[in-house]
Amino acid sequence: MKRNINRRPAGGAWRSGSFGISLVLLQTVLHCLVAQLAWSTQADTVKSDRDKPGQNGFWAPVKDVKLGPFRLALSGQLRLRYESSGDFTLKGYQPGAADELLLERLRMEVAVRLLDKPRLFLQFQDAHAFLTTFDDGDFPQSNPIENTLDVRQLCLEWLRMGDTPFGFKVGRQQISYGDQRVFGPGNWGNTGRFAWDAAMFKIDADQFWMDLWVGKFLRYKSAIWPDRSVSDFLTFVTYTGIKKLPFSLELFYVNTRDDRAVVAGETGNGNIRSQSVGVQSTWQEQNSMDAGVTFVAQFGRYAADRIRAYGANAKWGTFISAPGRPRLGVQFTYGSGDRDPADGVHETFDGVFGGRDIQYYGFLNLFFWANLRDYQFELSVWPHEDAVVQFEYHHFTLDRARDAWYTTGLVPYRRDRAGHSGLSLGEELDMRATWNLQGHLELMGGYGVFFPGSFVSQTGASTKAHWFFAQAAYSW
Ligand SMILES: [Ca+2]
Ligand SMILES: [Ca+2]
Repeated sequence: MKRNINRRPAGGAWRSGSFGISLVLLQTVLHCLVAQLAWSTQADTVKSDRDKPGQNGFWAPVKDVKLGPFRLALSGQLRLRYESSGDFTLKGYQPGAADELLLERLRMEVAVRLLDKPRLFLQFQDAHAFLTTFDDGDFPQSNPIENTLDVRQLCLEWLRMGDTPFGFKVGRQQISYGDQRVFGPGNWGNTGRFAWDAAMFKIDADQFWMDLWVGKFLRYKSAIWPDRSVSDFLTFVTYTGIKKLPFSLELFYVNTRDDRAVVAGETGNGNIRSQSVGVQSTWQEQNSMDAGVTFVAQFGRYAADRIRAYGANAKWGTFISAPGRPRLGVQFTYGSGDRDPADGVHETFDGVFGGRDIQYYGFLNLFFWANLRDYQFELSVWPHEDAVVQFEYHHFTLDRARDAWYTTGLVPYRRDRAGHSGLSLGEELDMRATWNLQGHLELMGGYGVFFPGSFVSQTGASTKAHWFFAQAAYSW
């Protein structure tokens, strides 16, 4: 668990200078826009913490607005990011290719609660991409970087109805669990990878909580409004957390039915009937150590083939006695690969619906949790209470030499079916710095470089790939 850097600064040290003045001007403009919406309803607001210093007090007027029996809260984020990539692009590793991206994303949210019980949540998202060589036609299914103003979430939630443990959450919604390795929204991507049209039944009992849901994930296209969920594809999930333990313990079952008949198996084409069963557990001691394990087993049918695949992650970190209390961490991630491309057994792990952004498998997003072994070392240092610099080293290998190197979209990118090119994918070094100003403006910048290994050099063009980014995100 990374240390929380979103704490409010202790004093006014970060407000000085022209940058601080610009920040105050920006927040004043945004605040006026949002506040105008709220006050136009003749609202009676909760004023208890309006006079507190800092951002929370500043935004308080729109965080709890009373309208008769309703209470309304507004939130959102404006995010800008510049990226420059060399020898790879959004589509993956590509020696000789380069791209630039200027990404803008605005999310605006409103939550309306009736008598502290049912809650309606609406989120608009407006995402644009500039400078890039890619356009909408390069992403016929779903565009990861651009989707003009659309409804990303619209759901009704009612938890613990009538003081029973039972509740529900129905509609378009973002779903994530645990450390987001198995179910993650992928919010680093400009349109966000996973939002769902889902019907969820929720239990919140003394000893455990449980979500049972059925859903379809969204496709993002600017030409379509509102966005549609994927057709001929259905996922059924039960996800359970056990309470009152000294560590977190979560158990899950995922049943996926893909009837699009687009799957090419080892012994013919067909559909997917996949089942994943897994467990995730994490524990930590305050400012001392943290650890976690995840294990997933997959079985079912992949076209005419039998699925037999596994995924696992183990991670451990400790804070060391040095100035700034740096954290050292190690991780190992395993996604099984297929040992024989013609035996009718599908052994390639598919990553479930997990995160595949910069938190996982390197910042450059050249790898995914499929036919992969990722040996990871990480170091985090805090030069200031609100700033963190993170370094990562990854050594990547294939799990099985005759299976492919997969992209984050689970597309086979390079493959030596004979298995003569070895296992070594290469090494990646990543660095990023994050600075949180006044609790709501987050500045981030980073660099990553990939050094290809022998599998890469023996299966095609092979050069170093590198990436730089700078991002500013203002949340309210
Ligand atoms: Ca759309
Ligand atoms: Ca096989």
